[in-house]
Formats: sequence, C-alpha cells, structure tokens
Amino acid sequence: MKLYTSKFSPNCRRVEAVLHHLGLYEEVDIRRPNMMEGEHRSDEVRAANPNMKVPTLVAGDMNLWEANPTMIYLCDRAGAEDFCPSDLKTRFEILRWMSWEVQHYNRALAGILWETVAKGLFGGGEPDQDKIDTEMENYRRFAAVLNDRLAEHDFVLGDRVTVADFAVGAYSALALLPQSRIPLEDYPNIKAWYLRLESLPSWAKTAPDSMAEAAE
Ligand SMILES: N[C@@H](CCC(=O)N[C@@H](CS)C(=O)NCC(=O)O)C(=O)O
Repeated sequence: MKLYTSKFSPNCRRVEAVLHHLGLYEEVDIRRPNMMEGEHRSDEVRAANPNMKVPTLVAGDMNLWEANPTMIYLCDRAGAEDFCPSDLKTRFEILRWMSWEVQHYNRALAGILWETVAKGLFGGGEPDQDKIDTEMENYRRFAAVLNDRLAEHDFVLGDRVTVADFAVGAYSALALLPQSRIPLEDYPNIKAWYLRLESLPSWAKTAPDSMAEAAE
C-alpha cells in the first residue's frame, strides 16, 4: 500500500494512527508531498485522487480517499473486530459519530483552528474574530453533546477505544494548544478524553513534533 499524507493534517493523522494501531504502518510506502510547494497537486497524486488532497491511500487496484472510509477499509482489511466492530448496531454508531464529526463537531473546530492556529502558519494573516465567533457558537452547541457523551464513557462508543475516537478526536493536538482558543475548560470530559487519546501509543506516534514541523 502507498499513502500520500502530511504531518500537519488531522485528516492524515487519523489514518496514520489507524495504521499504527493495526500494526500495518511498516507495510505502507509513506509519501509526504510538500504541501507548501503544492506537491499534492502533482499528476501522481491526481491519478489516485482527483481532488488532489491527502490522505490518499493506494491499495492494490483501489484508490481510497476521504479519511473516515479509508480508516474503516483498513480495519476491515485487518479484521480488527475489537477496534471497528462490524455488528449492525456498533457499525451504525461508528458511522453516525463519523458523519457527525465531519458535519458538525470538527467542522466548527476546524473553522476556529484555521483562524487561531493555521492561518498564520500558512501566511493567511490575522485571525478574523467574526468568523471565530460564528464557529464558536457552533462549536459550543456540538461540544456539549460530546461532553455529555464522555461523562458516561472513557471513549466515544464506550469503555474501549475504537476507530470512532480517532475520527472524532482527530484535532486533539491542535485543540489542546493554548493559542487555539478552544474553551476546553468548559468541556472537561472532552479535554480529559483528548489527553487520554494523546497517551495512546498509536495516537502519540502521529503527533506533530512541533508547530515548525507542522508548518512544513
Ligand atoms: N474530507 C477529506 C479532507 C481532505 C483534506 O482536506 N485534506 C487537506 C489536508 S487536511 C488537503 O489535502 N489540503 C490540500 C488542498 O486542499 O489543496 C478527508 O476526510 O480526507
């Protein structure tokens, strides 16, 4: 398998973390196109993913793009029943939380993090407070749902980590940065869960070493 990926991207982190978790990382040819130089728009990446985005995984004759289905593919390929159960009820819950994070929770989070953390690194200028305020309203709405869920469980689906945690928690490292302005003090269960995730070996192995590296 071949993975086009980037150190900075939370979408790539979740796929790389799944590879570590499943013990598949060493089997994969890891390619890191230099995003600042636009290398992800090369013919090579475009041939595998017409969107020219990472993560993109090439597995035999399959080109896989979009992080969440790629993670499920890897789990199913590895037969990782504990990490990504296939019974109807649990699989529905995994897909539900994955849809929810894309559409609601991480969408709002990413909107804030772009303004507070990423924009400056990518030469985008000063944070736009109006945009932060709009996204913060969304963030608070959906963070309350996750915080309540995590009051009862250590992980999103229950008492053990699953692929749903790697999806919903994809932005943990950035959200924990002091400059992120994410109000985690108001959502202590999310903060505790983020720290729990960061301590998992497979998640920790994929942490950006520094913001300088992240900006590469
Ligand atoms: N929905 C996609 C998002 C992929 C994505 O937006 N990747 C970003 C990095 S986080 C990227 O490749 N950006 C480069 C670009 O859009 O030109 C997924 O889940 O994989």
